[in-house]
Amino acid sequence: MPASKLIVYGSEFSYFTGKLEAYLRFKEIPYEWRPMTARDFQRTAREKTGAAQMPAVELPDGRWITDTTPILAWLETQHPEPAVIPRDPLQAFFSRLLEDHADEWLWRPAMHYRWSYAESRNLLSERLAREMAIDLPVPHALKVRLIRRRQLHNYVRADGVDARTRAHVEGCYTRTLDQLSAALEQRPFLLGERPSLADFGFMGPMFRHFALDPTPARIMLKRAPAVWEWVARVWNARASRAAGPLADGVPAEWEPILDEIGETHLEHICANAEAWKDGRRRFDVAIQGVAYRRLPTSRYRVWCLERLRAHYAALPEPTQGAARALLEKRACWEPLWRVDGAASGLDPKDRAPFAPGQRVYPA
Ligand SMILES: N[C@@H](CCC(=O)N[C@@H](CS)C(=O)NCC(=O)O)C(=O)O
Repeated sequence: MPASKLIVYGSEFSYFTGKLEAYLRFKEIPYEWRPMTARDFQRTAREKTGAAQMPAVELPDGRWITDTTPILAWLETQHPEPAVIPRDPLQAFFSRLLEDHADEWLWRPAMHYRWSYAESRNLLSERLAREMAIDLPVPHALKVRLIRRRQLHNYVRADGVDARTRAHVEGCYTRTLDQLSAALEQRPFLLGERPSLADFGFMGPMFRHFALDPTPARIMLKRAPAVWEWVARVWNARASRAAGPLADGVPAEWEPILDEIGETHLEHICANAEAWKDGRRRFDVAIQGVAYRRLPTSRYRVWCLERLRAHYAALPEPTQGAARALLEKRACWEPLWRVDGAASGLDPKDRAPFAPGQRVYPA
């Protein structure tokens, strides 16, 4: 019998599964969550979506989709009301930039806090061993050790977190808490009276990692209780009860976050695009004066830059001018266009989320 709801294969502890589930719950799109086991991860996900990553979604008609950014954009076309991607084109562009920043730049601090600190590392390796590694034919204690070692190596040490960068990585988290707290003094959701793409983008790092992993959660509770409250508010929001409007345009309290995005995320994806163009597998980059060394080059993030440019190019003429003025004022314009000729070659027919997926960091 064909399934009547979406099936979301993922993890209860996953950044991107949490982002997608928050969206589906808000839109009241029925779904069934299933744990993606280690075997599913390597076989099913790769075979059905082209990428060993989560979440992977099976649609009622048997098709599979991957990558939360195009998944959310496609689901919006299927369930247009209420719109999560703002109807105001300037706000839509800005929300996509926020989503990209939250997806790609806040990933490093989220992984660092989970895997560098023993209290979080021990808890999460234990939980992941019971949830995901259930079908690996090795003793539990070994699973826990393997998970710990893999994650600490791949997502902390091999992703530029070391004694020189650690304070900066942590500062990116605490600054974000302060910036989101300032935005939440103005309104209950990041851009208005109801959730929008900006909220679901920030739910990636903020929900399953920062609010629930013990080490960053302690910091959030003390420093930014309004963010803690917002995480629960988004998780509990439902379209049928959320009638309020979004703010006009880009509210003033978001401008410092744009500076931060220009100086961090966009610098990072520019250096990544240069490295991709030159065929280098690793690259160095200075971010806010801090030297990151030997970061892994990501083809996927070249595509992220292409998508942001395409969204800008698709804006209607008067909005392009307004978007440009704001991006110029806030350190984002120059890096958006800095790198020439770095083509990811991904998704040439614009089929995502139905196109073969691409892991952010290829294994
Ligand atoms: N761009 C993808 C990223 C998905 C992603 O990287 N998911 C993580 C878990 S939250 C993953 O599967 N990582 C692969 C690994 O750890 O090997 C999306 O938005 O869905």
